[in-house]
Amino acid sequence: GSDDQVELVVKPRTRTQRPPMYKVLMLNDDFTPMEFVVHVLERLFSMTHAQAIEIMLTVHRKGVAVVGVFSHEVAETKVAQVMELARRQQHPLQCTMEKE
Ligand code: NFA
Repeated sequence: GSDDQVELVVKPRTRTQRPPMYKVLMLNDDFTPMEFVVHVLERLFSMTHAQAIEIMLTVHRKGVAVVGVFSHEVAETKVAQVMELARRQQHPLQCTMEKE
């Protein structure tokens, strides 16, 4: 106002809804060829060859790695696509998802 009072305005704030995201995990095994894993990572997770090799080696050494984070629907599709490619080539490669 004109008498130099400072007005404080409190804005009501509601929490922003964020959709839950899901990590897609790839698991190591002793039989799936390294080059097949690299191929899967390039084709289904749009990684460069260098990125795919790096992630494949992380899975190989540590047993598991996150290969991407997606909405529930996209994560389910990625897991199904990995499992289908592996099944078709008779590799035991396993892929799962978990909530972030
Ligand atoms: N451990 C597999 C091998 O030595 C390679 C592999 C990497 C498999 C990542 C699955 C996932 N041939």
